[in-house]
Amino acid sequence: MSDRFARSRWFQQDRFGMFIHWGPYSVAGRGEWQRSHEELPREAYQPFIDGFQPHGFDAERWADAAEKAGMRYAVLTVKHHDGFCLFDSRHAISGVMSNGFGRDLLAEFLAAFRARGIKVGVYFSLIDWSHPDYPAHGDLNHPHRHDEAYRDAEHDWDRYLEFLHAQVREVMSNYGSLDLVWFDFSYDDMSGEKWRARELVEMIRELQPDILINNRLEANGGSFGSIAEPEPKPWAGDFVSPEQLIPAEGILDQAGSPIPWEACMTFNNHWGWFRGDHAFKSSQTIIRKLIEVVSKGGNLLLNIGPDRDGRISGVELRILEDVGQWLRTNGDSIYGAGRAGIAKPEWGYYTCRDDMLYAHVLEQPIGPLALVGVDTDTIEEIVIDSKPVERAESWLIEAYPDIAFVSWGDDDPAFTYAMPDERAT
Ligand code: FHN
Repeated sequence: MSDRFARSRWFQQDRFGMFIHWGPYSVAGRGEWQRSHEELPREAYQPFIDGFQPHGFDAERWADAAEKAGMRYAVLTVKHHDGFCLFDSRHAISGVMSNGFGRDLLAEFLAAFRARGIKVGVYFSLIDWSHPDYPAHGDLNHPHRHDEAYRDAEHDWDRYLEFLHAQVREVMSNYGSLDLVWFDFSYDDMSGEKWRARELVEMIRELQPDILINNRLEANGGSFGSIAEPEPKPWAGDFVSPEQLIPAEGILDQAGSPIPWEACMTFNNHWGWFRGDHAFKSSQTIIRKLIEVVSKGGNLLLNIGPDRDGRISGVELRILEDVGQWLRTNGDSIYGAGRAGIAKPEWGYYTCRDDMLYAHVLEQPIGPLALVGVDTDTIEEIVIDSKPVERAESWLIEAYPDIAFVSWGDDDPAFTYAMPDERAT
C-alpha cells in the first residue's frame, strides 16, 4: 500500500471498531433521523433535547463491552445532524453543557476508552438541522423542508461554515490526541470546497497531525470521492467508508493498489436506539462479516445505539462477548491480516498476515478442502479455522493431516439470549 496511507497502519492492524450513535434522539427511541422523519420544528424537538439527561451513564461499561468484543477503536457521534453537542462547545446551539445535564460526555468517553488502550474517534455531522443558516433546499430531509418561512429565508452559508469550522477546531484542540475523525456526509453539490474542506483539513492536520480522516468531506456511504484517483483532492481522506455494504472485491485505486476502507454497519436495522428493533445480527453473522471485510483488506465498524441512559441491551452485550471469544482464539487471522491475493474459495475466505495464510471455512466444501491457487511453498503455515468442528474435522484432517486448524468451537453458540428489552443494569 502506497505511503500515502502510511498513517493508516494502526487502522489496518486494528480491523474492528465500535460505532456509537447517541443523543437526544435516543430519548424517544425512534432513531437519529426522528426530527426529520417527524418533521419536528425546533420547539417540538426541544423536549427531547431537555430529556437527554443520562445521569446514570458510565462510559466504562461501553469501553468494557468494546474490549470484551475485541474492538480496537471506537467512534462516538459528538454531533449528529440534529446539532446537539456531546462535547463542551462555546458555539453550541444545543448540547450537554446547555440542556441542564452539565457533563462533557466526549471527555468521559475518551477517558474510559483510552484507559483500555482502545483508539478513539469522533463522528462529526457536516449537516446541522438546528442552525438557522443551514439551508433546507439541498437536503431533501431537512426538518424545515416544508416550512416556507424557513426555506425561503436568507441563509448565510459563510456564517454556517464559520460555525462548522469553529466547532471542529474546538474538538481538535480541547480533547488531546485523537486517532480518527469521521465526517458525515456530502451529497448533491454539498461536497468538497462547499464545506471549505481544504481549509478544514489543513486546520485538522495542523492540530492533529496523525489523525485519520474519512472520505465523507466529498463522499458518503455509497460513493468514493477522489481518493482512488491519481491526483486525489486534499480532502479525499485516508479511507473509504462504505455503509451497510461490503464491496465485492475490496477497494483499489485506479492504479490497482489497495486503499484502506471500513464498512460501517448497524447491529440491528438502526443507528440510533430504535425501540422494538430487536433484529440484532448474531455473533456468527458479525464474525462472518468481519472475516469477509478483512479478506478484502477492510475494517468493520459495528454500531451500537445505546438507550436514553446510555445502556446497551443485554442481548447486544452477549453477542459482543461471543465475537470477542472467537477473536481471542482466531484474532491472528484478523488483526493485521488482509488480502491473500488468491481467488476466493467457494467454501469461505482466505486472510493473510505476513507469511501466514488463514482459510476460513464457512461452508463445507464438496470433497476435500481444495486450497486452490495456494503456493504452499511460499506459505509457512496454513491455519484453517473450521465450523462446526465435528462436521469439518474428519475431512479436514484426512485432506491435510499435517495442518493445524483452529476450531470455531460449537456451531451457533448455545447461548440463550434474554429478550432484547432486558437492559443492562
Ligand atoms: O444520516 C447518517 C445516518 O444517520 C448515520 O449516521 C450513518 C452512519 O454512517 N450516516 C448517515 C447516512 O449515511
